[in-house]
Amino acid sequence: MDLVSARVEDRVATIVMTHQEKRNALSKALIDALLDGLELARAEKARAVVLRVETGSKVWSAGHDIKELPTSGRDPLHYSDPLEQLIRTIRQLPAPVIAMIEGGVYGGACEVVLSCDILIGTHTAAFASTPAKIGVPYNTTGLLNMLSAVGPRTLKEMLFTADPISAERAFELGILNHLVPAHQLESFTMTMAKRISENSPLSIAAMKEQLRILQNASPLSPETFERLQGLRRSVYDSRDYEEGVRAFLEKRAPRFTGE
Ligand code: LCV
Repeated sequence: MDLVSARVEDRVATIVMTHQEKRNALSKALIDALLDGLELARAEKARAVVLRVETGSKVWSAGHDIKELPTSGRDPLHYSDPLEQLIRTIRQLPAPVIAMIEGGVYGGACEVVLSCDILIGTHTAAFASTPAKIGVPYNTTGLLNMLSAVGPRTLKEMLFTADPISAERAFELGILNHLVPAHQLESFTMTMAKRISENSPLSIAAMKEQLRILQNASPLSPETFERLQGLRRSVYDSRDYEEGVRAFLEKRAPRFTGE
């Protein structure tokens, strides 16, 4: 089964997640297909990329494939995790990536869309950051990426409640660049992608990379870095983390004990 379709037309790449059966859960297989699509865009020198789902999807992506999360004792979001590779690839692609969003965006998929350069959504879009629901210690780079996109208080509310925020609220908060009616979502997005493709690709690529470097410019002392890692290890070594994953697989609410 194809999990993703990708094509380049008039210097605009369109990458569509089509694994609705599993709510576009970001499995290694689906991420590999997305990486192939981004590689196609790079190879064909696309000047803009639209990352989207099939029209009418209720879920944009259910986030990290929970069935692929390592059991306790191993970092669930380590540097070479496929999801982290996808996020780095989007941020390092020379062409701007526009997330065209309808339906719910869960967990690590929130970081995927927030790593895109421009977010255009419709009223069915919703954003739920869920590490606390599963007992996962989110990774530091991911928190920094999201912090620069949504600000500390909004991010804390999203992370601590794990509740979805609506498209309207996301637009008010500046998470969405544009909130458009469902029937205009594709045409609005493609019009913007075309506008971008008509501008200087070198100038755009340089500014995108300059902004990525500036955003990352937060020196951490080795001691601070190790303290951050220690905080995360204490979580992914916990029984709560095991319980969070097991509860999902058993389709029941988790019972966290704080241990
Ligand atoms: C594997 C899935 C998933 C899924 N993985 O349809 O950010 S972090 O740190 O939390 C990070 C670790 C992360 O991203 O974790 C994942 C966070 N995601 C979530 O918590 C969302 C989990 N999914 C759901 O709450 C529901 O599936 C939604 C609300 C997305 C859709 O509900 P709906 O009733 O429409 P089902 O739940 O029936 O799911 C359809 C199929 O997709 C699988 C799910 O197991 C089911 O497969 P089966 O038919 O084999 O049972 N699925 C959904 N999400 N994240 N598999």
